[in-house]
Amino acid sequence: MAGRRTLTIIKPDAFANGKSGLIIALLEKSGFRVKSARVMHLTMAQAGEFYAVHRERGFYGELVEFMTSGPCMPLILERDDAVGTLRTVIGATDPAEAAEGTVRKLYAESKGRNAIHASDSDENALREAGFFFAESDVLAG
Ligand code: FUP
Repeated sequence: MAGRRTLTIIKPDAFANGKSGLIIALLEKSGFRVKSARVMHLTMAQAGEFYAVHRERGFYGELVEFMTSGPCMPLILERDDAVGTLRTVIGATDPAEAAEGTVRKLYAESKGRNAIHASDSDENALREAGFFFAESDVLAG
């Protein structure tokens, strides 16, 4: 059964542009409830570890640089089929390919500066939630 929790990050571009509230409103309108949230400025070590799976990719350095360029906002979200639904709501990685009404279509600047992260599997949702939050930081129920 698909899990009820996923991890999202409002990335430094969207946070700096004052879009956090609009993005959270869109997520809530899509049936998600916020179970935990924080505002933080990632270190190079944190961003490098979070995106370690992309270490060999050509865009890794730029990605880490972007993710450490300003504060971001990690959140744990909950609803039925959380991972799959959030992937649909955020849209394609490249905003030029994202569907109308998705977060990336509305707020992303480019494939690299693309406003929001969302876990791509239940396994990664669990791991990524644990990267930013202790279980005691997450609302029960
Ligand atoms: P997504 O799951 O949609 O965030 O996309 P990926 O996991 O493939 O990529 C993670 C992040 O790497 C993207 F959000 C942005 C960055 N990226 C690039 O900058 N260039 C690329 O060609 C692919 C990804």
